[in-house]
Amino acid sequence: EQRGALLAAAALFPRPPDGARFSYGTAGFRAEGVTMGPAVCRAGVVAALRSVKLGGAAVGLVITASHNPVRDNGVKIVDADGGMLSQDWEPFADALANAPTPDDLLQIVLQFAKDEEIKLGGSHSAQVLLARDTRPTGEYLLDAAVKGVNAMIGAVAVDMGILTTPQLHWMVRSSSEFTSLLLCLLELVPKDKGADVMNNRLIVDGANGIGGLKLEEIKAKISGLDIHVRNSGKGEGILNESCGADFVQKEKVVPLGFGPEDVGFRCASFDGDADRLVYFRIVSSSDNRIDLIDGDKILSLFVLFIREQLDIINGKDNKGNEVLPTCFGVVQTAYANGASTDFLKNLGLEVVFTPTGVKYLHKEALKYDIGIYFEANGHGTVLFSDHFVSQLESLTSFLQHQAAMRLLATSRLINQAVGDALSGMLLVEAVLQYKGWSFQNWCDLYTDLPSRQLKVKVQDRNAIVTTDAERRVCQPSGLQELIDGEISNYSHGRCFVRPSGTEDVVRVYAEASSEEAADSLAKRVAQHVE
Ligand code: NG1
Ligand code: ZN
Repeated sequence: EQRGALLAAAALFPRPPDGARFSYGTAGFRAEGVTMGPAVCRAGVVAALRSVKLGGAAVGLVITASHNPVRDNGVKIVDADGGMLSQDWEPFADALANAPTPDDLLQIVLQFAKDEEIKLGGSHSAQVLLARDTRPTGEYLLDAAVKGVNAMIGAVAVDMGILTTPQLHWMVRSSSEFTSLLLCLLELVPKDKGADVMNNRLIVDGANGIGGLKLEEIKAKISGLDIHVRNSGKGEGILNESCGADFVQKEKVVPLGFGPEDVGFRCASFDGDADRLVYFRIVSSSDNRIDLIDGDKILSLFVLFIREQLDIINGKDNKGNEVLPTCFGVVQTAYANGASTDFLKNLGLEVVFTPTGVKYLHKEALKYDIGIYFEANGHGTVLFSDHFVSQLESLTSFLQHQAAMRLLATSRLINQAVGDALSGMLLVEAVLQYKGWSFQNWCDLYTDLPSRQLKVKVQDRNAIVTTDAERRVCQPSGLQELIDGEISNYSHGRCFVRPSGTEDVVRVYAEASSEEAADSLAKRVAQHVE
């Protein structure tokens, strides 16, 4: 089958007998655009093989002749790290481009695959990202490249459109960074922990959105994890309907798309645009309840991991080495479960509060060497200052260096621009392996206080004005006193009200030592708001 596919592709773009010899120089192959079909098709084969060789990491192929005249065109392969094709592969690229007949081409590929120990025709995956510049022959040559990539069974060609050459290099680099950084973190897992301590199966609820689709594309490349996607966005399910991070966090029940086979496994849930992440576990098949791990507990896990690395860098084992004073800050909102805040404060950490909304949290977290923020609903990330990153790079003693490498890999894996479900999930998985922790160990960090949220419709929600990071009402006068009066009747009682920024309602949040008490506190306070 593989042989047939290669012969067919080569026959589609036959090399003219009198064609000029191609040589893969620094800029790949170049010639007059209309004559480039065979060379570009064959470069597609090389790119796909390169991706197979690299375990399925994305490789790029760009169709351009750079500064040369418009009638020229060319093809260049971008290696998985975003740089130029590895020089060891240039002779193969040359030989392939110059192979006179389809049969010669096949023999060269088979021989090369054998020498390089690349297994052909089957279970492997490969991905080639394609781009072209504005030249008129670009479209024709793109088609030739796609046919070349597709001639390798299992390889996928992804057309990224008309791009600048550096854009394609950057895209290839960032697409493989994800997986290589995860690997880098996992390699830093101490040998006595991790791997076999925990089950490597992870089931992900994609909310029938883009996160599920993207994860389906890359999951095979995430080694060490057996990822299964539900609500992937490919099937019938409706976006965010009875599934996804918001549903799971608010309703605390099993999302649609999950079944008895998922009971007991570690599950993650994204929202529709994949910027929120929560985890959960289905308790039993006869029961709709879940054990929820919300943004607060994801934050707590990351905090423990980062603290551990900072302790290694600055701690007792680190005799005589340079210490690295670190300003480490945790940012939460009033919706953070009180048990999480207690847990963090008991670790001796600085916990600050901002109003609801990522823009406030992010801005506050930027003030630290390492600033971490999460909303309970799963929006959040970890920010590292440039200054701190450069200090980490300078640590040299063995133990310090290992811990610094873990923090550096973390800073590159986690999205520094905005909360990101995919990279957050990979960091969770790496930290669980690092600690040798099961889902249960993670759950047991602390027990969430029962909480209840209500929405109250009012004439003018902005009549309520809050202060102290939305935890207290200052207008209308007297309301806060009424709320305080209610809270005083409940053990572990906490309650606040605020106008929603996204809906025309006032939100009421209450926490207490039992579900019933939280329900009743929320209801009683809601009556004062109406
Ligand atoms: P509002 O409607 O202001 O409560 C909601 C979420 C926020 C944030 C924003 C933006 C709750 C209680 N509030 O804001 O956390 O995610 O939407 O999406 O979940
Ligand atoms: Zn979102």
